[in-house]
Amino acid sequence: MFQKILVANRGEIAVRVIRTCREMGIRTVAVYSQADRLALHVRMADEAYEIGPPPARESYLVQEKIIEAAKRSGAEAIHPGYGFLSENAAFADQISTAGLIFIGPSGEAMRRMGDKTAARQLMQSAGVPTVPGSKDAIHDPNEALAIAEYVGFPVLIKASAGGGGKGMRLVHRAEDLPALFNTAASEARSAFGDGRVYIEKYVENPRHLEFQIIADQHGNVVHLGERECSIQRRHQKVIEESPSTLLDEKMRRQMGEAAVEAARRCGYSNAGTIEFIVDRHRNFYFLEMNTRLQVEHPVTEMVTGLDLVRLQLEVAAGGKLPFKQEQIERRGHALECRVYAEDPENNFLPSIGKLKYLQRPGGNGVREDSGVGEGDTISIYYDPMIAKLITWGASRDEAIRRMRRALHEYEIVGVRTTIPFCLWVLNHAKFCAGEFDTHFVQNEFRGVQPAATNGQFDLAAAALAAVLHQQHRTPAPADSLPKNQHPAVSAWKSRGWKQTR
Ligand code: MV4
Repeated sequence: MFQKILVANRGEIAVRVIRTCREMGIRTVAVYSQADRLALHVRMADEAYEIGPPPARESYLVQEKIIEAAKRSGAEAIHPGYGFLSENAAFADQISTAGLIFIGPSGEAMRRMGDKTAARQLMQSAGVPTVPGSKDAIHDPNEALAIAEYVGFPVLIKASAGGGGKGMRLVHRAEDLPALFNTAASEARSAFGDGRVYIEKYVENPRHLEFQIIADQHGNVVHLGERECSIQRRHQKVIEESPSTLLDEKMRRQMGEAAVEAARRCGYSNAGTIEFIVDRHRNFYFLEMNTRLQVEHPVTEMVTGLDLVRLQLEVAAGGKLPFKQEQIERRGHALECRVYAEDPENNFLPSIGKLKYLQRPGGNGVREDSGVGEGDTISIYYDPMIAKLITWGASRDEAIRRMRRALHEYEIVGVRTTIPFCLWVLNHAKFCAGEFDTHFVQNEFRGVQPAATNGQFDLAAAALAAVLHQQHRTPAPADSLPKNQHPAVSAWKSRGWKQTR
């Protein structure tokens, strides 16, 4: 196993990775932008290296700086987290060239899945169902028209280099196709540097399910069940859960086997996710593969009892998966809510600012993964997620009740949050009945009650607590700290909180 790894990310996912490393006795190296000098992930790591100005393209996205920090620190491997460089095949290759290990799939496997038409063909050859559509990228509007007429309108135009819904165009009528084809292609060119697009028949009101897989470098692949991700707003997931209310054991086995076959066909190792859409007749279709650890991975961890980061580290170090498919047990039900610093009363406008007061939920069956603490600032530079709140219950109903309870425990002063929006979903009869699809939010959401009617007293109490809290805080004088140390770590040590391994 590795002795030291570098975490090429920030926020909650960097913290998440560091936690498992500490449990495993692996030392950690953080990298940070100038905006993250005092960030939680920096304070939790054993060492930290500054890699540039606040904008990600000048820091967290600069491959050379990260590899340089890894070499200087003596780290043997790099964990990319999600976002940033996590699905960048050139980065994975560069890391190998530098004699280090990328904790993820090979650059080659990433490329196979990153090209969406190539991925479709690969899946078709593996017998995994794909949505009817074009075999390859389409080069002119006439070709597009012929295929659209063959599969039938409506159709979706998608970017070959895209993913996650970026640059998609829905086309209802033949006469709209040429113009939309051209805008989709030019948008793809500017967004991905690759103007190739392809066509799929549009599946109306689908559910979005994804299967977690984990593969070692010895040909062993298992799936860890599904996550239901249909509750989303503008391609941003809001609530994820496992198991899905849609699946019976037979369909779960079929989809799981398809997911495992997909991973095998691209020579995959490490953790990955196969995305499917399911139509109203319960037909499922491969959409794309996410070649990274995903935001919502804790949902799978809660029902399987596994640590996905630990498994990632073990297989990246060359170890064999410690179980076979039949040994995977799933127990109970898990939900995840994403708590963002966005204002649901104001069209989800990012609500940047300082977390003046933060009281977190806890108790039975509650897990909170967060990369920020009280006093930290949610800035314009990065994703405004404050925390992921995950609950487990023996039944779906228990997990939902626990999630409502835990969301009510939050006291956040300083920024607006999506907590009222999450509660709106959790109190919706259709959500509770498991009757929803990917259009649920779009079809049902008409705004949340203003905060004044559902928590004026709580907020006033929290604001008061914040003031009281400020009064008894006594930071160490800056000149009393040891030299040549990270200021956050110094402050930490000077207060006698150094954790021993
Ligand atoms: C689709 C689709 C319907 N038909 N493809 C959106 C994200 C990207 N991964 C693919 N997406 C979709 N592809 C066909 N042929 C509907 C969506 C879609 C969607 C998928 C998953 C989760 C939420 C979604 C919201 C709108 C559209």
